[in-house]
Amino acid sequence: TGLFFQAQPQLKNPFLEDPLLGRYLRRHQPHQQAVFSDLQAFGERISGEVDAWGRECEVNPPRLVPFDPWGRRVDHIVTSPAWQRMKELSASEGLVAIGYERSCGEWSRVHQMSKLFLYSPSSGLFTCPLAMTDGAAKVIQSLGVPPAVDSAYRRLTSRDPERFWTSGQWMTERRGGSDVAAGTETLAEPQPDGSYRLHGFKWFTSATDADMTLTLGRVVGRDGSTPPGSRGLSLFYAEVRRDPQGRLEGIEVQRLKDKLGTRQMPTAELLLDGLPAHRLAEEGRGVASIANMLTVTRIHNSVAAAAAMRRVVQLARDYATRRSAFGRRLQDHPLHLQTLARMEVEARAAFLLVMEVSRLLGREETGVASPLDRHLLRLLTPVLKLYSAKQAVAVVSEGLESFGGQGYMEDTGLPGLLRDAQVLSIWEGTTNVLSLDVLRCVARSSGLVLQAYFTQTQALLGHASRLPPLAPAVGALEGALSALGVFVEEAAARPPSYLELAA
Ligand code: MFK
Ligand code: FAD
Repeated sequence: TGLFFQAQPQLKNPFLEDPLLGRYLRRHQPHQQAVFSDLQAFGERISGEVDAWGRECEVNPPRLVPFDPWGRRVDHIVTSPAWQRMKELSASEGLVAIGYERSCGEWSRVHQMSKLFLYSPSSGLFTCPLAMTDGAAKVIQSLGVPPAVDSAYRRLTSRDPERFWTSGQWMTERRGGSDVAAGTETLAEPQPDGSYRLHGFKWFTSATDADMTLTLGRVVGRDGSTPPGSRGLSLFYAEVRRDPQGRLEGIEVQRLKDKLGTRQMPTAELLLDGLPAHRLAEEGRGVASIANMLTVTRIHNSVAAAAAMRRVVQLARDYATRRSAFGRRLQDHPLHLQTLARMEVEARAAFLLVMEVSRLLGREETGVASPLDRHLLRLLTPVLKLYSAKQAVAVVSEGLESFGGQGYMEDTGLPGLLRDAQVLSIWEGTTNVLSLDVLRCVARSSGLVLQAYFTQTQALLGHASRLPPLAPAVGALEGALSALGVFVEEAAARPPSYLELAA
């Protein structure tokens, strides 16, 4: 009995282990050679060293040191050396920069998201600050890189670990995270030099060790009044800095959240007590301006979802070649194989949809998107985020079961995958809030986004109907589409509000 060792799943180079990713890139990505060698080398680093850092982030989570030994407030969020190494790695591997250098033209986002797809399950959740960093860069870029944030923009998109900055995204307050318009109590007091001081309470701020943030607040008028509702919110940029005494300028960290998962990264409650800030967009355009950030972070969320599914399937497949039960390897039990196959189908579907939306984003950013592409990007982003997040929880849960009891054991690292998947449907818009976002964009485009989807799907069905095994499924889908067509025509004829549509 002393000689017993349980078979252990092995993480191999995740790029070489994923034939679908290779096939997708071979078929579509025109800059194949450069992208392949980048992904292959990165995959080697992930299995060779980075995955162990991710584990270290989990077992050595961040902690808050509010005071120094002499009672002075310091608000230090102490993170693990592995978490700090993740920041250096993210810069040098260009995990944000690739999206802005655009050396693969319209395919740059596909390159970037493929790399994040390999990295995500080994990243110790460093993909969370990267998502927000990318989103902040996107907002700044879409505003024409105002001079006040030119230097910040260059840092967010830098490959130099010494210069690279990460950004936060402080939107959620105590009265509401979905309903940002009603929930935001933060006040922005104008200063004589044109800047602002923010006063408020941010209830959830993740990766709070960031260098800067984008956030929302209400500008206080000369008479002390504040504008209500969504159109009363403005977008602010603030740096997280310390004064000469070592105190955070205008911020107190109330506490770190005690979370089900995502324990690798700090999520704090912050009191903003005169935080110096710059208004980035026109007053009252806060929600509309930060929407660009939401598009990017929701795509990152979907990359994380697809990647979690891919990783658990990769490990489960490997385990099935090693573990035996009832005299045969698990891979030789047809029922077990069927379970793995069902997980594989979900993982592939999520991956392909992520790639499609990333492709559309890349086309939009390089000015080659058609109106159809732009409508599809707007429609598919919330659909992708809500669907992939839900599927990730289901597939990762099934994945854990495929390791039997070992899937439940903390020190295998497997339970963390499930805990971290559970957040994907909550942050960046819950499932129902994103469903309403789908209806919002259908209504505000007078049905054009759905029409675009309709056109695209019919074209794809045309291709599929030429493949005999798919013919029965194509027939059923065509029936469903013509029912949808009636709905689209109605929406186009009479632009209803999305709430009417929801009803
Ligand atoms: C591993 C990687 C994972 C990523 C890391 C994540 C870390 C965690 C970070 C967070 O969780 S940050 C907090 C995220 N919070 C949310 O996602 C908020 C969820 N709630 C919504 O999305 C609501 O729908 C929303 C706050 C946007 C509703 O606000 P309003 O003000 O009631 O919406 P309204 O009045 O319909 O829209 C205001 C404007 O924004 C309109 O533009 P116009 O004024 O020009 O007409 C809308 O068209 C525009 N808009 C809203 N949603 C949009 C959008 N535009 C484009 N895309 C969207 N999705
Ligand atoms: P609520 O809005 O109160 O939602 C509660 C329920 O009501 C949900 O099921 C929701 O779907 C439903 N609901 C709400 N409105 C409607 C509606 N109109 N129709 C139907 N159903 C509805 N936020 C940040 O800004 N920055 C961060 O860095 C950040 N990090 C986070 C980290 C973690 C680990 C977590 C868990 C959250 C984080 N958040 C962050 C907050 C997150 O974005 C919000 O929790 C989320 O947007 C939901 O908001 P809420 O908690 O106020 O829930």
